[in-house]
Amino acid sequence: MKHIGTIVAAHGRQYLVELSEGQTLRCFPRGKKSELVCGDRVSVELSGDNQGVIDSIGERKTLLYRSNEFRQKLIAANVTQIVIVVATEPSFSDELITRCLVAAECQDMKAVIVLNKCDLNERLDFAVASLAAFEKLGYPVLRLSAHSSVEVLRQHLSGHTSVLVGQSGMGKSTLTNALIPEAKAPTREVSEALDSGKHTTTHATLYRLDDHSTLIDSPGLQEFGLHHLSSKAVEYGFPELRPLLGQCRFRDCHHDREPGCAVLAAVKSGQISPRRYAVFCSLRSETGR
Ligand SMILES: Nc1nc2c(ncn2[C@@H]2O[C@H](COP(=O)(O)OP(=O)(O)OP(=O)(O)O)[C@@H](O)[C@H]2O)c(=O)[nH]1
Ligand SMILES: [Mg+2]
Ligand SMILES: [Zn+2]
Repeated sequence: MKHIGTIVAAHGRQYLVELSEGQTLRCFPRGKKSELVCGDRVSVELSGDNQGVIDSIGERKTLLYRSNEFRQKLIAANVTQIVIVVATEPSFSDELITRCLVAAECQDMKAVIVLNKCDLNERLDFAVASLAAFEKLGYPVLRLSAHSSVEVLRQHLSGHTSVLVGQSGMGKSTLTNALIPEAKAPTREVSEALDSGKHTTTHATLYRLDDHSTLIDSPGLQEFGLHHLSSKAVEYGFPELRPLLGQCRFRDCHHDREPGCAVLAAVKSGQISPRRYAVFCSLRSETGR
């Protein structure tokens, strides 16, 4: 008999699958080559006590992943919202935020930015200022402290399958535990984590927030390569560029150094953030398509 379920964790070739009936099974995929990821819907055949074999995988509505020239790394499937977690400390990269946002835009996912650890207020003003460019574009920027209250974030999660992404030590797993106390996701002091050179969270895990909301905690990332995006997709990934496309003098403008470029003019006039534009250029050179 076949059962339908969702992958809630992946450890190498072994997957934890939560069946729609509620039971959780330890499963292996049938056949050799198959890369599955948290959030994938699968069809499973029971093979023993709490064990199963994954027969097939359902169509993915979205697939969040990063890539470089050589390989790709899947993050989560079927998510409808990406929650980018940064903190007042340690310092964060605004380029990484833009890259996550481009990945979200290209999959038509919603995106929210969380500024965590607002209780550590020495660098709060600096962090808030670094996020102003994103707020201006209309992305919600939620300021909170996972140690005191996460209710403002909970409101944004309602009805969504959300994935927490961001650099190591920003507090993704601490947020997860604050939202879902039974999650008991491991967390670690940033200094200890830095000394070990490893991320505390080693694989993504999916948790149920309520009947219609789901949260995925994922391992910290340093880079977000988007080698798989075409140059058209990169343009689409920057909402502030969309109204300008088609206004450049040359139809095949690369918005690089061409005369009469509407994008360059917007950067010059301050309408487009120069830091966002710099990421746009580096993404364009990465794709080569
Ligand atoms: N002061 C303060 N510390 C926090 C807050 N949220 C998290 N931390 C601390 O930040 C450290 C790192 O938190 P984690 O939740 O392990 O970070 P992570 O983003 O899951 O890290 P990775 O799993 O490595 O990606 C821990 O020591 C937490 O206690 C907060 O709101 N305020
Ligand atoms: Mg973690
Ligand atoms: Zn142009």
